[in-house]
Amino acid sequence: MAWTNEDVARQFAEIATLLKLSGADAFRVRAYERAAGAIGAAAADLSALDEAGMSQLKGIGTSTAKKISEYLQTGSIAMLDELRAGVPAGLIALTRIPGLGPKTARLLYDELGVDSVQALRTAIDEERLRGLPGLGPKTEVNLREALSRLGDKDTGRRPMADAIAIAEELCLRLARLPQVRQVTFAGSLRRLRETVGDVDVLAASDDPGPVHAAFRDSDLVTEVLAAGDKKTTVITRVGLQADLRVVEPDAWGAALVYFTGSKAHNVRVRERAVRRGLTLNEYGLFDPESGERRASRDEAEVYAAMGMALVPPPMREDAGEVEAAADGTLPRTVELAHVRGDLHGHSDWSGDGKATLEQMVAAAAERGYAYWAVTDHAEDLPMNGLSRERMLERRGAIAALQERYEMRILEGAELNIDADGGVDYDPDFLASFDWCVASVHTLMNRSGREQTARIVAAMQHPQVHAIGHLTGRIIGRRPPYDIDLDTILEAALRTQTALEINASPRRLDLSGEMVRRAVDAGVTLTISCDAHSVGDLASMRYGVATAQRGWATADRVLNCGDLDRILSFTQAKRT
Ligand code: DGT
Ligand code: CA
Ligand code: CA
Ligand code: ZN
Repeated sequence: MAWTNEDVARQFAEIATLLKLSGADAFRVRAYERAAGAIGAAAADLSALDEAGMSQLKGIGTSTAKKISEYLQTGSIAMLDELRAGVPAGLIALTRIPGLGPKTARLLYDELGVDSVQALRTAIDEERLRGLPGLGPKTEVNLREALSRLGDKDTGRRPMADAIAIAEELCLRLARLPQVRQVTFAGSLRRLRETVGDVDVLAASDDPGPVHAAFRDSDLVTEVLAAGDKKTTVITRVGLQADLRVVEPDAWGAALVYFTGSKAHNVRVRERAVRRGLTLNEYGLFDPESGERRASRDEAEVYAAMGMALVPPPMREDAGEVEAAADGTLPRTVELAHVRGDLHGHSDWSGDGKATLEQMVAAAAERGYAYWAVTDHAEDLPMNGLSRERMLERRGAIAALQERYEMRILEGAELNIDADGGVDYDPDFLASFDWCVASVHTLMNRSGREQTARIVAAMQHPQVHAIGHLTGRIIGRRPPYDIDLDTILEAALRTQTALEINASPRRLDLSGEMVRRAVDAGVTLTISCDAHSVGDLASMRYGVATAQRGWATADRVLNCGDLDRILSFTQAKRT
């Protein structure tokens, strides 16, 4: 599905990067960059098209179509393989540093032997960049900044969003093997942590040999680091490490608990087993005296045999969940099935939306939603904002579309919070919208005090129903801006404004930790995809997982309610 397009686009982006690194002329590089962009933007599923069909798509010519079909049929592109063989791995590693272009990467690699993020840090600290031909003091400052933004803690960790597609594809390939009874990814990725160190794949089989072999030999793998009969470790072609463990089917549940972690959760659960005179490991829950296996087949059985409720993976961080699961106070957290609609989404009425309003509405209705809010950007956003006139035009389009859909299309806008907390349009016009999200899109480097003040000011407005992506972070790329969460929570409660859990896997904003504080404070939440394409609507599950990390129950999430609940929420704010 979405995997194919995204994966194919990544191949072309990699070709462009490698061409650049090997000094190809700019025209050629641009052609591949453009192809990658066109593939990423294509609404059609490439794997359902033949070569002729592909070359009908905007921005995709016959030679691109040929390479796409080569990739879909063989799992590789010969040209890309040749390029990969010709460019040193260390050089590729450098291009993952935000803001570091291929020309500079080449220079650093050739002249200083810099071949990793760490090596670059050291080179800068030792002032070895100074005096390199063509590299001014400004570049050094910029690189230093980029590195500090990357942070120390999380070097080597990758955004969850970079790992999920390859993890799913690895599992899918294994699931097709006749020897495999069950397969899933475990570890931090199953817990939906926002960054992951590696991908942990777990499979159940009576015949592990062929499963390990298929994993090693997969075209998704570029390097095998360790090949044992219990565990295989590889580097995947997105540069991320992946472990495969194969267990006997009877031990599936115990192994899944063990390898899902977190380590801290496991330690706490094992303590509990010991207190009950039992031992727990990846093979099962045992009575050490008789050696009898009490539970192991599935996770629910393992937890139940210790007198515990099943803990949803995102909650397994030793944050009180083990005690709560044991004493019967673990809340039943929100699930994907509870979600009745989505309150933040875009169409191509604003320039950054990739699908038409009708395509978005059809896809939202397809998900079984009772309502979907189209919140195109309001007029103050440079480039993409809609003037009052355009919004009125859109109103007509919504009304016409509404006649054909049972799902309620909420006429919405994403407002821009200005420096003082003001928002777009005049109050009368604003009052005509069904639903408004307000977000910070500018002046992100203000102090925490100023940032907090402008958001609190925006919340006072009767037509600001929710604050979108509260901290503005892009995981792995842009840190959250400073805010005082307690002040914001207090204001949200007082002004009856909801806080959004932005479900985009690159944002997850609120974070799980912030959700937990919002839940404790009694604030109303929304979980919304901020979809800019049809495919983005599937991100809802990441928002739900983030809500689970924050222990949110369905009754705290506005869009787990029906349309009436939304309308009375906006009504209450007006009066
Ligand atoms: P990551 O990869 O750093 O994002 O985090 P995890 O949680 O995926 O950690 P990882 O990949 O080292 O191990 C996967 C799971 O296996 C981990 O969540 C719990 C389990 N595990 C691994 N090593 C140990 C250990 O020494 N003790 C315990 N109790 N569990 C372990
Ligand atoms: Ca892991
Ligand atoms: Ca691992
Ligand atoms: Zn948005």
